[in-house]
Order: sequence, then structure tokens, then C-alpha cells
Amino acid sequence: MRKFVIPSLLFAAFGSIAAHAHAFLDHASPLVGSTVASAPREVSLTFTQNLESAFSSVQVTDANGARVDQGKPQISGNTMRVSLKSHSPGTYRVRWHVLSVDTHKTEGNFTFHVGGP
Ligand SMILES: [Cu+2]
Repeated sequence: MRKFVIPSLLFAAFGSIAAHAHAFLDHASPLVGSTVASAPREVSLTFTQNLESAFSSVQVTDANGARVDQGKPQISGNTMRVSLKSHSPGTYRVRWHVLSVDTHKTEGNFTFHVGGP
């Protein structure tokens, strides 16, 4: 019996290591938490793994909570980008939900600031 227990434990350990390879945000433009002098025309998010475009999305809201993203996000490989319709100074929040090709869902959010002192 012991012979069968050990391989299944090894498989479980390997499975949990592989599960760490989710699509996490690698970097964004504008940079996470940054202040930019002029408003970007789009937000671009690059992940650590390729995305399933049908199940990945991004929303951008202004300081009042109003949506300022425009049109469908464009997804290519590990990058998702969306156009912005507001170019006013202020703080914007980016919320993303993605499904990576390993079928794991991840989500997160960050802000960036346009203009300012
Ligand atoms: Cu994963």
C-alpha cells in the first residue's frame, strides 16, 4: 500500500507548485501607483501568463466611480489593453479580472494619478 501513497503525495505537491503559475500582473502602463503628467489614451496590463480573452476583463473608473474605459479590452497573449475616454486630471482606479490559460482566475486593482501638484 505504501508504494501507492508516495506517488500520490508527490503528485499533490507538484500540483500545488504548478498552481502558483497564475496570471499575476507583471507590469502596467501607466505604472501601478504612478503619477503621470498627461492622461494616457489607454491602460495596458502585462501578466505573467497568457490570458483567455473570453474570460478576462478590465474596468477603469475615475475618482467619482464613473467608468472611463471605452470599448472592448484588446487581449493578445499576456497583454490586455483598453482605451480611455476621460483625459481629466485626477485619480483613476484599474480593476482587472483574468482567466489564465492554466484555467486559474486572478483579480486585482491599482490606481494611477493624472496631473497633480
Ligand atoms: Cu494558475
